[in-house]
Order: sequence, then C-alpha cells, then structure tokens
Amino acid sequence: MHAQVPQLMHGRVVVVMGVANERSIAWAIAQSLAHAGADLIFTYESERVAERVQRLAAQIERSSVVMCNVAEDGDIDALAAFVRERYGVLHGIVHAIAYANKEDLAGAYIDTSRSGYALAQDISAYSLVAIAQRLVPLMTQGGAIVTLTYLGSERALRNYNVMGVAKAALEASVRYLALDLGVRGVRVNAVSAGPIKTLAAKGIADFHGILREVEAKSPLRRTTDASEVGDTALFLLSDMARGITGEVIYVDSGYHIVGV
Ligand code: NAD
Ligand code: IMJ
Repeated sequence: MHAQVPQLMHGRVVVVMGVANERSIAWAIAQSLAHAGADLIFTYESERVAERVQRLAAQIERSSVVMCNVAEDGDIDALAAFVRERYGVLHGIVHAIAYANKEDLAGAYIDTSRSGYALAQDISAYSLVAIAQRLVPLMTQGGAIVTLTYLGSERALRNYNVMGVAKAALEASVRYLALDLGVRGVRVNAVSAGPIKTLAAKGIADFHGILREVEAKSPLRRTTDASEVGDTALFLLSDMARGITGEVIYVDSGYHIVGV
C-alpha cells in the first residue's frame, strides 16, 4: 500500500503524541510514518495508558516511549531532554491531543464554566505552544509540526461546544507558529479530520448519526478512515510538503465543501 512512497522519512526522528489505543488517530499516523522509515518517539498521557502504548510501540522498529502529560511543563522539559540525549536531533512532531470535561461536550455552550474553558484551551490548544517552545530548538536541520483539528472550529456544531472554541485557537496558533518558525525551516500545519470512531468520540450523543450524515452528504459518500489521516500527516511531515505551512488540510471525504 505504501510502495509508492518508500522511505520518505528515512533517518527522520518524529515525536508522536496522543496514542491511547489502536484506534487513536496518532497510531494511524505512526503506521504511515513507520512505513516511510521514520524513527518514532511515542509519548503517552499517564500510567493509565502506559502498558497499552508500550505494547503498541513494541510492534514498531526504531521506536521509544516516554510519559508526557502536556499539562505539566516539567514533563515536556523531560521529553525534550530525552530526545536531545537519545537522538540529538528532531525532524517532526505529531500533536494529536485534546481534552475537555465531559459535561462541557453536551448541552449548551453558554453553560461552560471558567475552569472548563481554561482546561480545554490548556490541553487542546496551549499545549502545542508549550511543546513547540521546548522541542523546536532540537529541529536543527529544519522540521515540521502537524496537529489535528475538527470542523467544529469554524462551524457551530451541536455538542462540540468548548472544544470548537479550543480548536479555533489551535488553528490560529498553527498560523502564528508558522510565522515564527518559518525562518528556522520549521513548517506548522493542521489536518482537519472527519469524524472517526476513537476514544475521543466515545459517548458523543448520536455519533452514529453524524457518521451516517457524512456518508450521505460528502462528495466521496463515505466516512473518514484513520489511515487517510495518517497518510496526509506523513505528506505534511515530509519534504513533499516543503512549500506548505500555516495551513489546515481537510481529510473528511470533502464534507466541509458541501452546501445545503
Ligand atoms: P484519542 O482519544 O485516541 O486521542 C486523544 C489523545 O489525547 C489520547 O491519547 C489522550 O491520552 C491524549 N491526551 C489527553 N489529555 C492529555 C494530556 N493532558 N497529556 C497528554 N496527552 C493527553 O482520540 P483521537 O480521535 O485519536 O484524537 C486525536 C486528535 O484528533 C484530537 O486532537 C482530536 O480532537 C482530533 N480529532 C478527532 C476526530 C475524531 O472524530 N476522532 C476528528 C477530528 C479531529
Ligand atoms: C466531540 C464532542 C462532541 C461532538 C463531537 C466530538 N464530534 C466529533 C467529536 C461530532 C467528531 C470528536 N472530536 C473531533 C474531538 O475533538 C473530541 C475531543 C474530546 C473528547 C472527549 C470525550 C471524553 C472526555 N473528554 C473529551 N475531550 C475532548 O471526557
């Protein structure tokens, strides 16, 4: 399947943040990167998922695993120290992390608390800045950063609420980071994925109905597969995308272009 893009990432070191299980979009991105020859560093949120991520990473040659809760500056400092000591250089970062309180992802946006708003922004948007601050100094040969976003950043989508506002901040952050980092040869882009049944989609009201809507209305008449997101992230992290920065690329079967 990946025969057309052999070793696009040979000799490239990439940090992949956000694998929780085999359904995670970050895991699909890791598959694409591994097939293209990249060296991968997986980070995981907490001891709760440690064993699962270590078991998954063991399936991939040339990989290592580090704990990193992005709410903790010290954890990100430790990640940077690990990458510096073990690899000496970094070429790519995959940021596939989001979190909001469950109660803020249902009902009315107007009910969002100050602390719920701050939490969603901190984990889902500010974390990209905190990570770039500490890891970009290791991108001494240039590099690329890819994050994950969703259509709820620009359309008011039922229940997405505080996450939509955090994703709007994340996308704006992609543009400002791209402006900062271009002179260093570091590109920053986002992939806006269509709905995919992952842990982050569990318990979302009528997720099944949302998937059916994409099947019915999108130009490609089907839902998004995580492997499609993986291959687009690979493209953005590779030299094939050397002219692209500050951009949001949609991998959503074309759903977002369709009018009523
Ligand atoms: P997922 O639950 O597998 O991944 C989310 C990850 O965020 C998990 O690995 C979790 O451990 C991590 N995380 C949460 N808080 C963290 C913290 N404090 N420190 C470190 N890691 C933390 O679900 P996913 O769908 O693969 O989500 C990945 C990204 O894709 C998210 O940014 C999400 O918003 C985005 N996205 C998902 C969809 C979808 O439909 N699933 C669509 C578009 C965009
Ligand atoms: C999430 C909420 C509401 C509607 C949603 C989603 N739709 C989709 C998602 C339509 C596709 C998934 N998504 C794009 C996300 O970014 C999810 C983020 C998320 C999910 C949870 C669930 C469990 C929890 N906190 C969360 N924080 C962020 O406790």
